Order: sequence, then C-alpha cells, then structure tokens
Amino acid sequence: MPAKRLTRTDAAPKPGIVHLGPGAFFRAFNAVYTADAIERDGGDWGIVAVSLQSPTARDQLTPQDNLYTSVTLGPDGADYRVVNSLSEVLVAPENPTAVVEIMAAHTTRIVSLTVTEKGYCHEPATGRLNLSHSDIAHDLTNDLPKSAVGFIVAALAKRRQSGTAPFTVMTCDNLPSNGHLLRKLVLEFATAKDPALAAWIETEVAFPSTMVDRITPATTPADVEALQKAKGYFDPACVQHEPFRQWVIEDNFPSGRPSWDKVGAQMVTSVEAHEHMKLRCLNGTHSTLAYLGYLGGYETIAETVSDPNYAKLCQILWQTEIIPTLDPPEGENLPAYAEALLERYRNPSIRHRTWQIAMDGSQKLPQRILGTIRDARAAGRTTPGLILAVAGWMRYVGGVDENGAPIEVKDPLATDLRAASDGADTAQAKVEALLAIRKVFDETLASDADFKAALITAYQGLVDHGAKEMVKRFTA
Ligand code: CS2
Repeated sequence: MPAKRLTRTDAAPKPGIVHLGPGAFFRAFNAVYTADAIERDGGDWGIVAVSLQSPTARDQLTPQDNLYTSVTLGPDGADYRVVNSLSEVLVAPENPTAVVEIMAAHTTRIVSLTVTEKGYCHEPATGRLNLSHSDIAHDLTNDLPKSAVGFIVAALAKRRQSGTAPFTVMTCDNLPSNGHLLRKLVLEFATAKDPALAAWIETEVAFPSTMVDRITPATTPADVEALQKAKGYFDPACVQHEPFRQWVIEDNFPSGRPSWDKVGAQMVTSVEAHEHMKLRCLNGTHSTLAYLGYLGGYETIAETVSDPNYAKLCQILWQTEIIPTLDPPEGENLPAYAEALLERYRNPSIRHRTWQIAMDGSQKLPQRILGTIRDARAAGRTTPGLILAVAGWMRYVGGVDENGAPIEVKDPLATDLRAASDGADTAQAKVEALLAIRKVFDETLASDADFKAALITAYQGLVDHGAKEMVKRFTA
C-alpha cells in the first residue's frame, strides 16, 4: 500500500508572493508566518515557491497538494502543524519562462528570497556582483535567466514593458543590510543589460531589509520516519525547527504585504542594528562552534556546547569581543540576548550538524566574524577568540581533520581554498596564502601585521594541540 500523504480539503490560497529558494528555512519560517497572517486576516498572499536548482522540493510537495508539516522541537517534545500557504512549486531550470511569467504577473506583489549567501553571486568581501560567476555571465547574454538576480531583472523588465507596477523585493538571507546589498547587485546587473531599466528600478522598486532567525537543521530521513511514526503519514517535505522565531522587517512595501506584524513580526524603519546583533552574536558563534567543534570531533551544536569549555568560549566571545562592537537595537538587551542564545544552542532535540553550518564559510565569514574583528581592532581592542575561529576555518578548508581523515568541504571556493592550503607547507605560509584570497579578506585585514601574526600563532596551536585543547586553554 502506498504511504498516506497529506491532502487539501480546501482550495490552495491565491498567490501574491513568489519566493525563490523553497528550502527548509523558508518552510520553517516565511511560509509559517505567512500562513499565520492569512489565517488571521485573509488576503491573496499564497506563495509560489521557485527552486532555482533541483526539483526535490517540488517532487516532495506536489503529491501532497503543497502541504507539509512544520515540527517545533522544544526541549520537552514536539508540536506538529500542517502549513497551507504554498500555492504551487516551480523548478526554474525546467521552465524558466513560467517563472518569469508568474513573477511578472500583476497578482505578484512581493518577490522574496532565501537562496543562501552564495545565491547572490557576489563577492562577500566587497559586496560587488561577481561578473565572472557562470550564472551571471550566462544571464548577461541570455534572455532566460538562471540566477536570482537574473530572474528579478528579467521579470521587472517585463513589468516595466507592460506598464505593471513593480513587485517589492524582500531578501531573507543572513547578509548585512541585505536589502541594500541586493538592490546594489540588481542595479549593477540591470545597468550592464539595459541602463534605462536600471534607472526605472532605482526609482520604482523597494528592497526592504530583513533580519530572520529560526534555527532549522536540514531534514534527515530519520526526521521523516519519526514524523510518520507520530502522525501516521509520509511527509518528506517536513521541517524541524526550534520554538524561537524572530523576524524584523523594514516596513517598505508599496504594493502591500500580508499582516505579518499581527502574527509576531517586528516592522521597523531600520533593520541594521538587529541584523548586526544577529549576524555577529548568533551566526558568528555558530560558525565558531562549527569549525572548532567539527575539528574537536563534535557532530552537532548541542553536543559542542555541552562541552563547558566551548560554552564558555561563546560567553567570552559575546562579552569581550562581539557585544562591544554593537549598538543595541531598540527593545533588546544584548547580554540577555546572548545568554538566551546559549540556551537555544543547548536544545537537545535540535540536531544541527557542525558540518552543515561549516558549509560555504567563504561566503559567511566576512559578515559573521571578520567585520567584528575589523571594528574591534579599529577601536584598539584585540579579538583572540575570533582569531582562533578564523584559524579553525583555515584548518577546516585544508580538507583534513585532526585524525588525518578527509573533510568534505562544501564551499563555492573549495578548490581555491584547498589549493592555497596545499600549496604551502608551514602554518605561516598556509595562513598567508589563505589571507591573500581577496574575495574573503579585504585589504585592511589582510595587511594588518598583528592580525596575521596572531592568526599564525592560533593556526600553529591548532596543528600542535588540536581544537579541543586550544578552546580549553583559551577559556582557562
Ligand atoms: C547557521 C544559520 O547554517 C548556518 O550557517 O548559522 O542557518 C542559523 O541557524 C540561522 O541563521 C538561525 O536563524
């Protein structure tokens, strides 16, 4: 007998949003807030989710009428909810025309994105569009795009041509000033294609910034099995996440939006302080725990912080290196925010793998860790803990763990990073070769002699003593 699947009893919501990137985070976050808002206030705000890459999400969701289960994992058990805000799922490489058409339709008033850092095809150290990225190079010379930026510009061009008001572009990825960044990338791309279109986008299109937060590990076959056992149906599109969620949105939606503010989102005039707080306090320590935890032999974040030295490392980082670089956002107490993070990391029901967070470090390090180091150094402070984290990343991308076993390094720059590391044989030479990668380290940091010296010492320490011991010594 085929396994039981979810089925709709009422019609799917009429679409008003096109969302690029239908991954686990989107399903645990945007789609849930939007389902809450539709439930509360109605409105045609159903979501057409578009995968820019693989058909997996579509193949999982179509047989279950685009319904799926969001599983909230608290320290004391699970809570299940069927989410019904998806109208349809499309796969861009299969039919890019259909994607441009739905984005250009007058019913689409918002295009949102969770395409991860590398989906912006930019240079993380400078925030500029990477014109040599193969998708961007393709999109500049072809009508049917592959990249997120390419789709946004193609659809806006169509709307301008047909006299349709533009949609609002809302990025929900962990990038600093994400709305401004995406606007800059879109304008750079549009200028190269059609300067008149770029001028129209510049004056007509809103790109609100957002801060998003909910810890959502990738769904595993064991999660799907556990759900089937608990609820009696098969849902390969299910997502597991923590109870906590926070969404701070710059309220700039000229064509309207769901009433996200009525269901917990904070609408503000500037997101920047919230973004900095979250990227530096949460994602900064997440990446630190990912590299130093993985090297230390820990599989998940919860396991890593159950080692008291790693928990203390986080506390020292927040108190002495990160928080002093931040302006507290309105309504937030930074020490309390940081302490609550540690409780979230400790949630034993969330199996968030260090390997997963370690992914794409070249795209994450600048905004999570390097900016903090730069600001602290400019103010005359040292950042030995964050430097240990960067050294951990450098060890990690060398591709060999502390037992000599290979590490599967997933990163768009993996080959360059590995070549830089392998091409040098001392700690000093490896650190120098990696520091020379300008897509990650800007000139200011790379030419800072004290920073480099501290990094070499930390790297050598990791080679000689291992990550666990270095964390222990640091926190002693
Ligand atoms: C994590 C984030 O995978 C990662 O790099 O640091 O996905 C993190 O879990 C979220 O930003 C939490 O909101």
